[in-house]
Amino acid sequence: MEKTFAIIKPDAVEARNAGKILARMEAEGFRVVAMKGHRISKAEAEGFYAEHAGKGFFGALVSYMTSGPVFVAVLERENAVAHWRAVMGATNPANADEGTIRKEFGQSIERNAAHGSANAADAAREVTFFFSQAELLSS
Ligand code: IDP
Ligand code: MG
Repeated sequence: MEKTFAIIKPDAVEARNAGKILARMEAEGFRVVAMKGHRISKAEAEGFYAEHAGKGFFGALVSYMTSGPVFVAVLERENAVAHWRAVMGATNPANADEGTIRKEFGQSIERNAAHGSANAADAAREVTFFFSQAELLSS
């Protein structure tokens, strides 16, 4: 079993699609190990997306990710990291395959409905970025 980290992003919560995305997580065989609503701060967004600091879209990305509440989640299943990336689809919804979350719910390359860790090391870092040890131990 493997864990990954997911975010239902502000655009999806605003558009009332959070429940549909949670249902899709469960339909794909993920156990939702932990999930909570959260309003991401500017410092959190800058730290979480540090790999993109200096890129042209970084400021807009931080503004977007702090623009409204999100749901952060820890998902578990076999091959969790790769499977959740496949279910989400390509970063740009215009390039995402039919049936993916970003194709169905994404509005633009920025406002693309969901986040998923890129690899196992990122997943471990991202889980502990948003969840305390106590929140993870209790699940
Ligand atoms: P990912 O979310 O598919 O892993 P990344 O390249 O890690 O994609 O980018 C992180 C997030 O930054 C994307 O999900 C999207 O919200 C935003 N983003 C990525 N590329 C662009 C861009 O070219 N313009 C605007 N926003 C972007
Ligand atoms: Mg990424």
